[in-house]
Amino acid sequence: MSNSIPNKQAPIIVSLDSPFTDQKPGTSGLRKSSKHFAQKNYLESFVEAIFQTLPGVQGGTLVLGGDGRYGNENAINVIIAMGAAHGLKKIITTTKGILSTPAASHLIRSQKAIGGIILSASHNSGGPDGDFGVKINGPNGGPASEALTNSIYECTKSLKEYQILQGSLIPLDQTDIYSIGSMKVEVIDGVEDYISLMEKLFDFDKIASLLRDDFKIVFDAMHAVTGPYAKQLLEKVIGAPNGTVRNYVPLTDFGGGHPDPNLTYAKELADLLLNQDFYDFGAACDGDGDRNMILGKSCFVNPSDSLAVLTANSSLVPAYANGLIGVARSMPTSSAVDVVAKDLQINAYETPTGWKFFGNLLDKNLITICGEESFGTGSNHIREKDGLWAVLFWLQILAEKKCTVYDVMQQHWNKYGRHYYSRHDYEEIPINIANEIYSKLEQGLPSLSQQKFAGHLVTHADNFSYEDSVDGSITTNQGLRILLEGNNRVILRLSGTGTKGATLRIYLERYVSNTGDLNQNPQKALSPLITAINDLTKIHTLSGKNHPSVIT
Ligand code: VG1
Ligand code: CO
Repeated sequence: MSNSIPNKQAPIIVSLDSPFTDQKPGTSGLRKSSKHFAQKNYLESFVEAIFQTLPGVQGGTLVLGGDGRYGNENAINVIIAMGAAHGLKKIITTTKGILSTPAASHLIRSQKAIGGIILSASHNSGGPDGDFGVKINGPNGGPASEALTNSIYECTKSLKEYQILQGSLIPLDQTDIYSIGSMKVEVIDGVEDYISLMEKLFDFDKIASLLRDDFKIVFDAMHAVTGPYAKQLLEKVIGAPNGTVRNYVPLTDFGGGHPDPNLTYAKELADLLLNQDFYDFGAACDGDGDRNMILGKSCFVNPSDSLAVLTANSSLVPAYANGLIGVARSMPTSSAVDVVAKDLQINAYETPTGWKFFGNLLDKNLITICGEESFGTGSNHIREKDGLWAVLFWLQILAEKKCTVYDVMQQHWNKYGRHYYSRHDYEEIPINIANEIYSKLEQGLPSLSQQKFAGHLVTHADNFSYEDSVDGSITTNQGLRILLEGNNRVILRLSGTGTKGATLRIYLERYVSNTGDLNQNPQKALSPLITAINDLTKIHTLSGKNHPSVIT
């Protein structure tokens, strides 16, 4: 039996004074400040464009939820009321509207939905003074294709009205079924379904036995979406001690923090592992649960290395024990995983930044595991990156190898050599300045070829573009690359997810073979490259910032 929501019978049409005027949504949907989203009819206009554009709305099922940030429950109710007005058959949403990006991806796939709307600005801060976001996923469970994003944006430009049902709100405090007009709303527990997927991929008993062997772990949910997932998974199901999961209550402003798992924003956790010696393993996830940071005692695992380690040790995990088909990494991610792929004799693909590019390769069964330098790793189990999946993958490796994170890294570098790697982010630079720095470097690229850069010969310099081998689409302007002899490189890229000014990212990579010095401080090992690119771009003088805002 479903509860009927009163007064939500006939749709009303709301006229818009002017069409929606924003720029095209970026790699992860539409991301703006909460204040921007609070403008009258703003959210509604974007949602209208989604419902007019997404294939299969009439009679279709949609998955809906978010990371719990300020605006989440309100947006869920707006989307439900608009979904009913547009003829959806069913919306599946979750208690308190809490749904991580990876769990949403799984639900879309398992429920054969036409797609999903995930309310999140991912790792950006939340609250009335923070950011909000609307991400659209397609029926494969992955971020909307470039074509769909373009069509939604085109639609927004000529919108004159939107349709919505008026009436009471749906309570999201417990699981239930409602009917609104002719549409059903199922409020489900978004955690259970995800945990049963993880149970199919990993050997939980083995991980539990590692924890019983006095292996101490800690997880920081950063007051974001993974709190309820990690609490249930690590403490209740696997049996880690109560208190293992810190900051597990999702808060609308993430407790004033920045739910970005890196050494700057997850400093509290980093200190526990890097400056104290109680814990053996630490991890954190971002706002919407798709990113992960892995730490061992006195050991930070660079995300590019993490991808390589997961690939190299995949046979230890039940779901991947029969071998991998191929792997993929985003262009700025270090080539550590390529070296492993070569050893495993599988293909390694290089894609532009953003998870949607992995989607085609996964759908065509060309790859099993993929990842990005920005703390994102995932596999063919869904079509998004998956933070807790990476945590379990690491724990499974440690349970099988019975060694420390530090040992895993040493063994890895001793076999494959080390790709020293770092990313320097310069945040909130005035847009015109960032564009100037970027275009000056771009203009100068041809003259770098065959010259020396930081003592290395430049073998190739270009602006990365990508031809999708599956659908033939071409994506250009993905970052300026200076490739150097000996597998070293420097990349300059403009972020697509910031909301204040522009963010420039400098990616630095230097390869040292397994006979070289494998235990240098990365910033030191990379310092000639850092100096060379800073001098060439004059980034400090032009941006007025003497240091990067974040160093990874
Ligand atoms: C950043 C990362 C990129 C990631 C994107 C979305 O993009 O660098 O690797 O795919 O965020 O991640 P940009 O354009 O700011 O560099 V998430 O956690 O927001 O889905
Ligand atoms: Co995220």
